[in-house]
Amino acid sequence: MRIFSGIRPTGGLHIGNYLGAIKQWISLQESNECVFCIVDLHAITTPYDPKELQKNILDTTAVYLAAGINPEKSVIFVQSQVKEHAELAWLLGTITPMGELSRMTQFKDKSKQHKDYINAGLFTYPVLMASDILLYKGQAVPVGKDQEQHVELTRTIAKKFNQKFGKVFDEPETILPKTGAKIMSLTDPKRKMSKSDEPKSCISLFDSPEDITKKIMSAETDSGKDVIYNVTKKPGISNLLTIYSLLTDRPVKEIEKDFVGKGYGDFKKSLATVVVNYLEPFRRKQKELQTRDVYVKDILAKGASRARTIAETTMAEVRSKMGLA
Ligand code: AQP
Repeated sequence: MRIFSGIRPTGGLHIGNYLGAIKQWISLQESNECVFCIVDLHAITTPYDPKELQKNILDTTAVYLAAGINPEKSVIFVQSQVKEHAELAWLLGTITPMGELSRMTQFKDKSKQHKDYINAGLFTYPVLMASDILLYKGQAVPVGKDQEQHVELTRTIAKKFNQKFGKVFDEPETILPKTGAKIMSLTDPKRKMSKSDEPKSCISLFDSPEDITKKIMSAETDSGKDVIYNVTKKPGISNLLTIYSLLTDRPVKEIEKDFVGKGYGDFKKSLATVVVNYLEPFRRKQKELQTRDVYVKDILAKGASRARTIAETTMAEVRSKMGLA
């Protein structure tokens, strides 16, 4: 299958981005043709500092590499380096109903979060995302729960295009992880963990062991002291148990048993050790890559060139079907 996915270079990637998306990519790249993008054109739809953007792009690439994405196998590139993304977005925008875009939860959430930055790009974000996927004729999209609605809209747009102009695109499926599709904030377990939220609400993949420990020890927990999974009554502990289980590859039930008769403090201490150890290779690899900018930029240049070849072929087909060539 052709797989497509991407991440916005909007700051330090967190454990939610990893468990929701990147961890799936690693196993998928073994037997599929994968295209992994750093979606900088999406990053500029919310407030950002132009001086930081290139650094964030390189940091995001470092996460991809540190997590185990193999640039020999998978295509890794920066969205703005392949002009066809913007071109296809314009064309697909002409067949996307405004009503569909108005229903998008991410637009509503981000508009609330950035009241003085509600721009047309934020509104048409899902059209650009559909273009990202369809440009590579993506058949499956591994993402976290929050992006499911956008992949659904991509299916609608693909179907509409095929009906109107003739078959070009597959309707891509969403690949959600069984658990970890929505890791919650450490400070407010009813909200999704987000890069753009306050730093103590999320564990960044490159956080120091001290910061990880501090954040976990002060994570919002619930009344009571039993370490039991119950999303409604104990959203905080349940979120931490999910992280524990995913990083140790052990069932939640088994972890609960380890902490019978112990309190939240012991559980959090143990989780901090698990997270610190799990993320150790990420910190090590990041340090190594920080001194190898030329190597990272070379991977991105080669990736863009491979991506362009596919994108140009799709665009020639699209232009012809739409009567533009
Ligand atoms: N909390 C999460 N749990 C599981 N998966 C998550 N993802 C994001 N947050 C969680 C998944 O990570 C991928 C990359 O997301 P993105 O950077 O493109 O945008 P986002 O979904 O808006 O992520 P953030 O962290 O909330 O970033 P900001 O704050 O910049 O908006 C996607 O597959 C997403 O589902």
